[in-house]
Amino acid sequence: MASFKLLWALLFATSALAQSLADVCTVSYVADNLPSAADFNGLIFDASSVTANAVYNASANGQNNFVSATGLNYCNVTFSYSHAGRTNDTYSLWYYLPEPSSFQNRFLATGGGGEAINSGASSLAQGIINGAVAGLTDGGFGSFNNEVTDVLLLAKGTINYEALYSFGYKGIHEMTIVGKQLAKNFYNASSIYSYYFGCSEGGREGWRQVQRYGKQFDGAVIGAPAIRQAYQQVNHLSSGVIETQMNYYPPPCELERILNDTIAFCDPLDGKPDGVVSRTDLCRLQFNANSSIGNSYYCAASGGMGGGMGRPPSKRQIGGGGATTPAQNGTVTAEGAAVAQSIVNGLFDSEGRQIYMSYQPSATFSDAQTSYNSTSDEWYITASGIGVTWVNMFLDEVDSDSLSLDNVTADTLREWILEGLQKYSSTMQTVWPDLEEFHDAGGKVLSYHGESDFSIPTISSVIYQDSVREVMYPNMTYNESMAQINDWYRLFLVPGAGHCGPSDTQPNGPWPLTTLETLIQWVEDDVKPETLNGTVTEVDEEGDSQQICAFPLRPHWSGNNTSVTCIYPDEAALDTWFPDLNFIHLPVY
Ligand SMILES: *[C@@H]1O[C@H](CO)[C@@H](O)[C@H](O)[C@H]1NC(C)=O
Ligand SMILES: *[C@@H]1O[C@H](CO)[C@@H](O)[C@H](O)[C@H]1NC(C)=O
Ligand SMILES: *[C@@H]1O[C@H](CO)[C@@H](O)[C@H](O)[C@H]1NC(C)=O
Ligand SMILES: *[C@@H]1O[C@H](CO)[C@@H](O)[C@H](O)[C@H]1NC(C)=O
Ligand SMILES: *[C@@H]1O[C@H](CO)[C@@H](O)[C@H](O)[C@H]1NC(C)=O
Ligand SMILES: *[C@@H]1O[C@H](CO)[C@@H](O)[C@H](O)[C@H]1NC(C)=O
Ligand SMILES: *[C@@H]1O[C@H](CO)[C@@H](O)[C@H](O)[C@H]1NC(C)=O
Ligand SMILES: *[C@@H]1O[C@H](CO)[C@@H](O)[C@H](O)[C@H]1NC(C)=O
Ligand SMILES: *[C@@H]1O[C@H](CO)[C@@H](O)[C@H](O)[C@H]1NC(C)=O
Ligand SMILES: *[C@@H]1O[C@H](CO)[C@@H](O)[C@H](O)[C@H]1NC(C)=O
Ligand SMILES: *[C@@H]1O[C@H](CO)[C@@H](O)[C@H](O)[C@H]1NC(C)=O
Ligand SMILES: *[C@@H]1O[C@H](CO)[C@@H](O)[C@H](O)[C@H]1NC(C)=O
Ligand SMILES: [Ca+2]
Repeated sequence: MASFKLLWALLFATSALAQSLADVCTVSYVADNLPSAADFNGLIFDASSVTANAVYNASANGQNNFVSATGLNYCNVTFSYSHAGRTNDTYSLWYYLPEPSSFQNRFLATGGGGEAINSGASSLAQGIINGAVAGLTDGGFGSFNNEVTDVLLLAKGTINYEALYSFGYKGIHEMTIVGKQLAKNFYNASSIYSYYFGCSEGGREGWRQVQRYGKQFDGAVIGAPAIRQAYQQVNHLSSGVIETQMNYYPPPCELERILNDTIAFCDPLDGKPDGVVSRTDLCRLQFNANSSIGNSYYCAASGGMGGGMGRPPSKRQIGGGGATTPAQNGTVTAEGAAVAQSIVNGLFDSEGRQIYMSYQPSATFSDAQTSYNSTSDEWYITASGIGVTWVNMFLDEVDSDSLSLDNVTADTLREWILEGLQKYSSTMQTVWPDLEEFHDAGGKVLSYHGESDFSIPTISSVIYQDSVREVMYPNMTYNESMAQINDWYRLFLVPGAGHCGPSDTQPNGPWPLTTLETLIQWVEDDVKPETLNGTVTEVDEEGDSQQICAFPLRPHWSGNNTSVTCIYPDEAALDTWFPDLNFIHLPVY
């Protein structure tokens, strides 16, 4: 017994696993355990930049990403590195490392959203909860809070390609390989599992890693990815262009009434009248916005923030949210219904060829939201900010927030898409469909997308999965190849959910909060998630868990059965997920 204890003590005397957080969470211990330049060609670590502090009993708000937790102990570490041969090149990394007794040989890389390459340090807590070292990067953009657009243009007409490629894929790749090595050094671990978690732009960032570096992750959680960006970002302008081309600018309340009618009509198509449209495919086949014509709407006046009755809006409100709107009282017009239906149908060029698809019916009309001009007493459309950034900065290389849609047609949008496709295929487009290296290495992808996403069309995730299926299993029938792909890459459409979160307009819908845990079980214990665990986070059914079906299976409820059945859709419903984007001769992956 005594000799066993001695052996144990000898083996672990210097091992981090036997040590306390206070022992290892010091600047010198971290500096001693940084990866060396020899580990990675061209990366030069700055040991003098290391910060490290132990954090005890911290709590973490998981928001829409994970279940909130308390009592977390971890080491909070930052340091920077540069690239050989480059001047003024500083990339900063931020990692949380679990206390040694909680480390479970895992690493978790996290991504950003919008134009950001990270989601802030609060996203790292998800790693600690799961015994993983978790990391994020500043992408070399000058600070953890900077976005790529803060540094994308060196001058008008000159793109900062280092920043572009960092955002495209290099920044997160380097944060990951450095973080995995740091974890091995810090805990003296010989092998670790490696994971990714991100939604929206963070989802795009995850896909690019999986596509480009097939052996880097054992598994990735990828939510509503902003892939196919040459299309995706321009498509944000489609709703506004439809309005300008039809010369009709619906008051927001009119579109809200059409949305309410859509939800009311389509809710029961899934067999469960709960205010959630779980079958937007059936909704697309059956709901006609013309049926709203003549229905009345009323929305009370809303003041902007601050300004009370009679006071002018403050300067800060201009161009921001919270603008003043008058009371809207009217009935849905034929023009309003036509705008809504055109938006749902997607973008077509002047020759009638489909350019891109839209959001599912039951998604809020976010890009179509008009503003009120109190001088002219008229509603007008301002082009979607993310679309404007793409066209101005990424395509035209000018730093400007404004873009008039006056003379912009669907054909103009088509030209912008083709330009972006040429320019950003290797960085932002992110649709490389051959994932053989990842698959051969045993990688797993757990992807999800709100079925009522108003920012990234749900169909986008469906057609990317289908592209991978077609490219990787060309000789199989649809069902055979779907079965193959579902063994390692599953796509869950979340009923009623919006963009990377549940939706206020369909509050009884589920939202997945245990996705990373599900992925870990799949990777480490081979537990394939037949369905995805969702939680109802709002009102009536709050706290209930509800299972989410994997595509192409679709949810159905029958009788008074409270649990879902995942059924194979009929042909017409299935076809709605595969629009014929025939405006271009190339396949649209
Ligand atoms: C690291 O672990 C190996 C066994 O995997 C062991 O031989 C070595 O002594 C350990 N090093 C330290 C510093 O604990
Ligand atoms: C840990 O934090 C909680 C609040 O989240 C507090 O109630 C508790 O007393 C703390 N425990 C210790 C040991 O500090
Ligand atoms: C983590 O370290 C950074 C950089 O030193 C610091 O700004 C931040 O406040 C620290 N966070 C915690 C929770 O200690
Ligand atoms: C490095 O950055 C500093 C400050 O931003 C700037 O003044 C200097 O010109 C830059 N040097 C090079 C070689 O780019
Ligand atoms: C839409 O439905 C919501 C929720 O029932 C309601 O609060 C809102 O007033 C409705 N809006 C319109 C324009 O009918
Ligand atoms: C809606 O009604 C208009 C006439 O107001 C008609 O031109 C149009 O085809 C109808 N749309 C659908 C989808 O039925
Ligand atoms: C809306 O307009 C109708 C018809 O003009 C009127 O009867 C109704 O009272 C108005 N509703 C509100 C809340 O102002
Ligand atoms: C509002 O209307 C006035 C009067 O027609 C016009 O001069 C002004 O440019 C409009 N403002 C916006 C933001 O469209
Ligand atoms: C749109 O085209 C008209 C006619 O060619 C032109 O007068 C106007 O300046 C254009 N508007 C913008 C914003 O380019
Ligand atoms: C598909 O079938 C063709 C023709 O039989 C064959 O050459 C090819 O290798 C097959 N591809 C795969 C991925 O099995
Ligand atoms: C499903 O999510 C709920 C939280 O809503 C959680 O309590 C439960 O453990 C999860 N079930 C599984 C199998 O992960
Ligand atoms: C569902 O439950 C209600 C109330 O308990 C009952 O009246 C109804 O017959 C049930 N419907 C079916 C299909 O079982
Ligand atoms: Ca329903």
